[in-house]
Amino acid sequence: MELWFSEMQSENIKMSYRIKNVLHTEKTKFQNLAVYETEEFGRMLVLDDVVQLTMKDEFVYHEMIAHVPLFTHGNPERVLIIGGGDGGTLREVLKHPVKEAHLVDIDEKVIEASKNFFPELNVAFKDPRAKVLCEDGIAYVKRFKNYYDVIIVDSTDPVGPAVGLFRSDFYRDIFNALTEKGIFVAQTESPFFYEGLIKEVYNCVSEIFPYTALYTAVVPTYPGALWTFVMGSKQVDPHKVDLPQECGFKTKYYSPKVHRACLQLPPFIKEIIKK
Ligand code: AG3
Repeated sequence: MELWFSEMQSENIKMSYRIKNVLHTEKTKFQNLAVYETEEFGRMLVLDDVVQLTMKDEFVYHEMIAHVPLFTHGNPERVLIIGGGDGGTLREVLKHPVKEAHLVDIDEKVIEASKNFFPELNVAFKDPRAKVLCEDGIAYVKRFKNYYDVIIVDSTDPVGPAVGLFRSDFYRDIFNALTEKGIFVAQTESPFFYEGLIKEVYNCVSEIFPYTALYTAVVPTYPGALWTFVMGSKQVDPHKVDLPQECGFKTKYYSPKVHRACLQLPPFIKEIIKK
């Protein structure tokens, strides 16, 4: 029997993957979690029928959500990741000489699935600089003032448990939790399917932070493949940073040149974020 998994990428588009094996399914307190072995992309983590990562292309998203804000900051010591229980973003953050990297994911089952099925991502949790908490990131961030140098919001789509992670109150709390040179980044979906969301997040962030920048990366297993990230910065202009010649560790997508290039936006995306 042929086994396929399909994600509804929009109301009218389904992306289907041929599956070798269903490795795990469970209903957590927050969402349905599944791990599939796909033919084309290797292991895949799925939450509420939405692809979160695959072994073949996870490096793009995780490198870009981590290295762009960290190199924009220049010398971050304390980093917070909200969401990202799979550990992929944490692994990339720990390539930098940071002192503390904290991860707060609401769903401990995602962390557990990472331990059982994604050892390549899970390595990060063993680093002594990493601290993992299973709680609501929205409540967590409210308790900090002037503490984190970089805050990364590695969330699911803006439905279900993640809706609050796309709201302006949350961005204000993030602003307060950041140090004076602090930088924040959030994944903001595809410009082909989530134009409204990108516009809203960009405007919200630019009302709170002195500098806002949008950048892109190509993630083949996310809807539209072309993905966006919105960065808010308190002091450093993300378009005018001095980047090192080399990043100093191994990457597969990120490089200082790609960093500069990803901030150059095609006209149709500029149009989306135009005031
Ligand atoms: N978080 C962003 C996933 C968004 C994917 N959206 C979709 N497939 N419709 C990824 C978590 C990986 N750390």
